[in-house]
Amino acid sequence: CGSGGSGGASGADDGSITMGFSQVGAESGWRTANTKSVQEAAKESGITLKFSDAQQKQENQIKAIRSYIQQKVDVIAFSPVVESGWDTVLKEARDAKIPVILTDRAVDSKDTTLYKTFLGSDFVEEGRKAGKWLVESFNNSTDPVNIVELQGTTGSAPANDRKAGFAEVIGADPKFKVIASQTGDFTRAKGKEVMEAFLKSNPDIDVLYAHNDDMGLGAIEAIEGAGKVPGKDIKIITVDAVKDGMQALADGKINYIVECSPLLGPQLMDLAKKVVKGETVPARVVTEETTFTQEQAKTALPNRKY
Ligand code: GYE
Repeated sequence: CGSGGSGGASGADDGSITMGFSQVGAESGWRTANTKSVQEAAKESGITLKFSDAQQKQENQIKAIRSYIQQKVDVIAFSPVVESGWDTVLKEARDAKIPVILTDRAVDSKDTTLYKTFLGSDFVEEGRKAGKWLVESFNNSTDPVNIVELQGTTGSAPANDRKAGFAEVIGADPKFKVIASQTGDFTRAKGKEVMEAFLKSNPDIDVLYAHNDDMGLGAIEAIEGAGKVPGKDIKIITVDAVKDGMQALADGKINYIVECSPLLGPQLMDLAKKVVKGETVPARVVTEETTFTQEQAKTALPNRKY
């Protein structure tokens, strides 16, 4: 650091940048890959990273952000665990003239001057992709299709949006019925537990839609435990496309995965350099993503990085 440098919002005298990053937690394979991507990209771009894990608790994220403000970091980035309740702390950052970048998940603040940009996926579109596959797969039958849904963390952008996009598409045909929908908090353990309860109270489940691979993988254990065959007796759609999910897809236990890329690190560091310099950046940067069938998973698996 330069002698007597002021640090703060404009960066240290020597041009070095310190980023405070508040991560959601370590709840899923996606999250682990995302953390690795952010840490590696910071290193590669010469940005000093202060990293904290909020263990899926908003209060921990607010504490971390306040401590980054006190430490006068040059830029704050965070992946908000839930959408609501950020205005106060974001105003504190703005008052301290520290730019904020949202990564991965959105906030519902009306005041969009509270952050510089939002880098991440279009979760509504992911939900629609899941719904479209389902509609196409069942297009030659008029029989009712009983669906159970494992939602992500309650109040989080991906849970809200993946539910909405899916409901929008399947809502066009009344044969699709969501007979149970509950949160599995994006974790394998909770996915298993909730699926066990679903299986007990619903003898006739045709489809599971899980908002991420990990909950789907937990649910597979529950389905097998109940003596049913995942991917056959119960069709399974998930979101993320992390390695374990892709393996289960290639093995025929999952039927379709909508990709959500966790590799946000390099783009985040580019955006951080720009906002610290005071350059304007797009208000929204959407990640590019695809979808995978079982056959496509077999081809893609050997080169999958996470
Ligand atoms: O899909 C899930 C993770 O916010 C996109 O969070 C992310 C989601 C991801 O726990 O696996």
